Amino acid sequence: MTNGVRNEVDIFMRGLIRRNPGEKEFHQAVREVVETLMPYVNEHRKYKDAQILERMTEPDRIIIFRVSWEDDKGNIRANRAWRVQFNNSIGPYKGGLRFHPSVTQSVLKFLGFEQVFKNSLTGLPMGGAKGGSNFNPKGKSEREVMRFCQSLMVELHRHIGEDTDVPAGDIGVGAREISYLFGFYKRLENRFTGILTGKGLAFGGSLVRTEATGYGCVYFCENMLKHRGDSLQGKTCLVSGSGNVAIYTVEKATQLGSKVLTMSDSGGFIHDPDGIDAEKLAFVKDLKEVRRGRIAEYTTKYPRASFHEKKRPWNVPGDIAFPCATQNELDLQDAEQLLANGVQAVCEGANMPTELDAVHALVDGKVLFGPAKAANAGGVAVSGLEQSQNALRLSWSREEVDLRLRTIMKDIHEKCISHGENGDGYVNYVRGANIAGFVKVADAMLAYGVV
Ligand code: NDP
Ligand code: 2IT
Repeated sequence: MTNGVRNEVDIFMRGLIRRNPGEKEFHQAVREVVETLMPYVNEHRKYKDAQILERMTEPDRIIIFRVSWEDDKGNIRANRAWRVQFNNSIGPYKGGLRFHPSVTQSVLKFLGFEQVFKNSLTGLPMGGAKGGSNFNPKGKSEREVMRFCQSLMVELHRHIGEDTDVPAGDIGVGAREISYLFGFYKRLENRFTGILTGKGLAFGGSLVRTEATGYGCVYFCENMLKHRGDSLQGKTCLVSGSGNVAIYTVEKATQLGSKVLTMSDSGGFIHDPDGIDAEKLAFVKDLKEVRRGRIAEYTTKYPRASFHEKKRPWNVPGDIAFPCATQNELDLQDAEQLLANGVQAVCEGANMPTELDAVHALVDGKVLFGPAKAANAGGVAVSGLEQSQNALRLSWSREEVDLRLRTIMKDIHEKCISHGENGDGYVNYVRGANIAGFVKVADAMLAYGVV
């Protein structure tokens, strides 16, 4: 970055921070985008003159509401929920719902902002949004989760629709929550229609949606390696998280010949020097998806593995890192450790898992760095395919959806290359993804005039 560009970015960011005080995750996500887009926007004056960056960093609207519900002991509980409808220039709003105590407006704004670029990259007609609540599903009974979902839908149903806004899952929102939400929407509106994705297969869900984010992330990594004349065969991988994205990242990486050494949750990480094979992963699926247990239990079943309480897996030597848990889970020190251990690729399954100075260190170190907007777009892409199947009233086969997913990930990789290739052959996928995602949305906004 030249000094001139850094200056312009700083001026832009001062305005954004003044307008959005205290929202540090949102500031971080915008800074990453603006750092790479500023030179491009300067070269293409039509975007600058139309104030596209200023307009794209302001959500279309934010809906904030109270969710009251009653717990099993008869206590009345009140949570806050949001839907951030960020930008619908290229299609109806689309993006997940997150239930986690750390959810704030800032977190949902960063997620909604990134979703706009990610959805654009998929090539499908989807705008960007995100929503969720500071509700903590951990330790809640099935009935409590159901009552919370139903109460949330009493308000949310007014703001969504198959041509308006189509939510899906994210942290703390999986098949169970989507089912409760969909069942209640149907009851409130007396309409059976694709207003949510990630639905069960019996009621409009798509094959491969469950696996799509993790599989897509590994397909993206495979494309990055292939571009360097390499493959996943024989690589050792570090995965963080043990939820939806992590589990299917481990599954696909293993199928493609890698050995995955680690998984984690908020309690710490497990290190299995023998690798987490299909049988061990079946244990993790039952542990996390069915019994909702803690990853530490892995070591009682597989005693050759070790558990590292409250630690992250980035100091374990490995060829590829897949952060798949949450935002800001890989900092500069972790990045330096990965570099010292000779990491070849970092591919983001989670949204914004890498802090900005860590991203800079990895890119400067010429590591293949797959940013979330590109690398984890497989989930929302198959959500888009679920919408298409719902509109057609058809269900495609597993092979058909998987082939479309592979094709979409390959296309995203190519788009990143076309805007991210440095003169020296190194591909800056951060710049590539940001510019490629931006152009489609910005051109639509220009075509609409002042809206
Ligand atoms: P899940 O709820 O299925 O799993 C989340 C995992 O991350 C759990 O292992 C959880 O551990 C861990 N985790 C969550 N919060 C924290 C935290 N604050 N500190 C440490 N660990 C944490 O969520 P997903 O797998 O769906 O989502 C993971 C990431 O992937 C998120 O960043 C999400 O935005 C992103 N993503 C998800 C997509 C999807 O289709 N689901 C699509 C694209 C991106 P614990 O159980 O202890 O909380
Ligand atoms: O971050 C994401 O892309 C998701 N949580 C998935 C969104 C979706 O609509 O499938």
